Amino acid sequence: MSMEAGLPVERLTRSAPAVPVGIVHLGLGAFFRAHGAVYIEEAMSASGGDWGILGVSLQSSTMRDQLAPQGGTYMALELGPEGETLRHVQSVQDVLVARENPSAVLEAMADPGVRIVSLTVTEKGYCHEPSTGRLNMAHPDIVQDLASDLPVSAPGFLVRALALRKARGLAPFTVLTCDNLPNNGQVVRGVVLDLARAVDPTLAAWIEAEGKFPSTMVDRIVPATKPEDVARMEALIGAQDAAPVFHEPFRQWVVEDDFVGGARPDLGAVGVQLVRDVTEYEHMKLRMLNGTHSALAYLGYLSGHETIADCMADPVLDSFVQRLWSQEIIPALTPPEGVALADYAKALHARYANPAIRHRTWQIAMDGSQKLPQRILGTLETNLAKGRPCPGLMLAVAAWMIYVRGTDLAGQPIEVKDPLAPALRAAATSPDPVGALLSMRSVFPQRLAETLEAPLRKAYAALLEHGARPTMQAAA
Ligand code: CS2
Repeated sequence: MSMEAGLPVERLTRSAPAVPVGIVHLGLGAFFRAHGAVYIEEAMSASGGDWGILGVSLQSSTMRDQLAPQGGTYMALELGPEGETLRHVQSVQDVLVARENPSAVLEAMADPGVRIVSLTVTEKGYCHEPSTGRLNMAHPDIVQDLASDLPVSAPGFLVRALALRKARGLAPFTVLTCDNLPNNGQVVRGVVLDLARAVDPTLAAWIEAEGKFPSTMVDRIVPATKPEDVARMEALIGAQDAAPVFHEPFRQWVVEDDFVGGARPDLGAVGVQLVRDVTEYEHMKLRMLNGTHSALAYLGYLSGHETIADCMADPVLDSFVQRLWSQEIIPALTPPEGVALADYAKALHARYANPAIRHRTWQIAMDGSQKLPQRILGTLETNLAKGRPCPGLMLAVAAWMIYVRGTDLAGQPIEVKDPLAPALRAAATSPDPVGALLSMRSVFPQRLAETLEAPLRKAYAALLEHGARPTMQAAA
């Protein structure tokens, strides 16, 4: 209960009846709560089914502490240019913290009623090498997971829970990854099989034969919830919600329809596109949306812009991003059937400009070493192979190289969040930053590093000499 002007404010509580759990979700962040959890709730309303969600936070107890007193429920506020829509989301039934009680999480995943384990654990949560997509056996969490039955990593939980199901004669669950990785189903299948082989080859063979890992493309812009958002929600609903989410109206979910025994919520009834192959959708979204998001994050941050909407209100960045789409990204893509990429770019432009969405450049700039390969380097590779220069994307990579030094162009400190932050900083502050960063093989494959070197050196020098905005202006 919180007190404002002497009046007690009640805590938000569950109003809908509990639903039996059919999905365990690993990584209960704002994105899943504003995307998958809403679709699944709508699918249950449309067609029924026991698809209640048990949320799992792998490390921190914050989300559990915030949601448990609210019966797992929370408010979602859709922020459209023309108005707002409020929703009380009640599909999450309970929350566990894996670090506190890994056995309870494994038991939940091995429950016969659970047919899907979905994930939003961010790119780094797969413990893979971003440049190759293979499990990094030297990752400290994987080393630990090989040594103990009680896992710490997402691949570790998947493998140990699948082992329990196999031992109990149950079918495996479908692993439904919802992270922004290309061929995300293949990536998670690969890391699970690599780890399972090291644990027990017969388990690996069973997973290979029986397991399902559909790839998905997920999309909705959901900035991290800020303290002022919590206060705003309290004013709006007259009750206290410790963990509301704020999101744009747009949403898209494209899912390969390949589930164990065909068991899934009726996602098709609520607008999810169920397809045979998601690859072209994933490339389009990762390169057109996430690629320009990352470009705007680094170049926008270095231009002094706090949010993506601020970037779009700056004519220099606005024309820069439009040029990126039309000249550098679209020419390197194959559109999904029936999709016009120029229209997709136009829609992205409108979404970015939505002033109600305060999506920080600093937030998107996080974990660049895990994001650049699939968001930007793939497009560069395709273009360079065809002899097409990419001045805009070069500037984006060069801006990242400056950003990870930990000081902006005016010498102000930057708080760089990245699993490789210390190594990035060492390389970026060495006498030859471009060369040292390009030699990081977990980000840049050798051949690509060689082709990128000369144009990147030029872009890097231009940013240092002229600053971000003038350099973008000159590149347009
Ligand atoms: C963003 C994504 O933070 C980021 O890196 O690019 O979270 C982006 O907002 C979503 O993928 C949109 O669907």
